[in-house]
Amino acid sequence: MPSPPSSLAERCRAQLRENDRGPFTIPSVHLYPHAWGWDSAFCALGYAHIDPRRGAAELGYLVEAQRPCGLVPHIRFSPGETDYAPGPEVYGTAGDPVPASTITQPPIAAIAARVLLEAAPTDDELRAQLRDVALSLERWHAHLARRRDPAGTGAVAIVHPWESGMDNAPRWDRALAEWEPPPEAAFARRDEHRADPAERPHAHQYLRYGDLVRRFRETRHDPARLVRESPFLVEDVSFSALFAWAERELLALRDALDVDVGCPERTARAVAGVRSLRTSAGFRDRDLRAAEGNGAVVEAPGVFELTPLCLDLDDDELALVLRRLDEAYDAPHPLPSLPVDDDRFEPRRYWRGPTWVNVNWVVIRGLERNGELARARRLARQTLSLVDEHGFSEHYHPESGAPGGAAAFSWSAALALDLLERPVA
Ligand code: 9WN
Repeated sequence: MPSPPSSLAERCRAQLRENDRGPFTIPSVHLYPHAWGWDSAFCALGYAHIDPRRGAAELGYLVEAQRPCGLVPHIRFSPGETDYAPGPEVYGTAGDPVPASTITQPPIAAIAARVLLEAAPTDDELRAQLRDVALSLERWHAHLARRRDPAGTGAVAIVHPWESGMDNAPRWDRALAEWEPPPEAAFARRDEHRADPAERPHAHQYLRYGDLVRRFRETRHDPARLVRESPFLVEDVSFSALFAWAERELLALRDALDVDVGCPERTARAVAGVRSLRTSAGFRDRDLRAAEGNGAVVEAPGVFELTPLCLDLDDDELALVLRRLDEAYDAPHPLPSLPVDDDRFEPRRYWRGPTWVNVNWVVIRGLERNGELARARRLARQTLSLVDEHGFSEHYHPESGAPGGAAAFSWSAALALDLLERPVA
């Protein structure tokens, strides 16, 4: 007798198990063989509904790679794994005890830690694991607040598009065009052998990604020099919004775990930083290296502009974001990463059009927080049917729903599981 079809929740759990490499979870066997910063934190949210201690271990593995300055890297490299570029030799960390990249990614870990704790609040072993993690997160958050706010606005400035997690989004086009890298900055790509080049960033973008990494290696990863010398320095709306949310969760962990982390003034500053990025068109990034002067608003829209929903918005702010959500991000399979009527919209090319489960998850939780329950439920339903019908893909065509990028992708499974197990109220 054929076995009955398994439920979506069972398939989510099975996908995470399949990508589980013991101490960490690979984003996908097809393109990404290492541990990535925000991917691991999203996976931990999924493990909250399977085995919270396993989720805490995922976060522990990530913060073990913390650099002396406090930065938690965006990649912790797996020893002996060479099928991804750039590897640790390009970052100049191959000889380090824990080879890792030297740039970061949105700090989701504190958000995940809070959900893990809520899953098993009286588990002493879990609490001990999370206490250790929280202490590392405190150093990371302090680093971001101190080192990544060169304009003193409270918003977080990123030094590389990879730090946003939304690598080739149009929001970075102008800043990347501001300087000409030498041709030797190129490194041999490995992604195009394993994925359709029509879904990946262009060569001119990769040349700049490589040039930034090369320059950072030359600064010997001094955090002050990184910010002083990087030709790319942009206050990032989504990174700043997620940081402000993570700050709030770190404060909650302080009370719940009785551990010395978090700082209310720092959290308030992070929130003010996001608010400082509001324009009449919506929330927009600010380019601190723009030729026309320090602090030029980056006019390019993108789904990132909805992420301030994870703050407690006032009525005007909420109305602005909801207007943008309804007007600019409607599609048969929302949320497109770029408004479909934007000239640069490409429904299959990575962060220039496709729908991403992690962004949907942030927006759903933000709508929920701001009391927009009907919208939150609708988007959660649409997101769950997308993964149910088309599998755990890296991203999806916003018009047809067709899967794109790497298949068997961890965070699509982990976050779908979280939406099933913690449904919108
Ligand atoms: C560079 C792993 C990562 C995600 C990012 C996504 C992509 C890497 C790449 O894959 O970036 O960090 O090689 O393209 O843009 O969000 O964390 O899934």
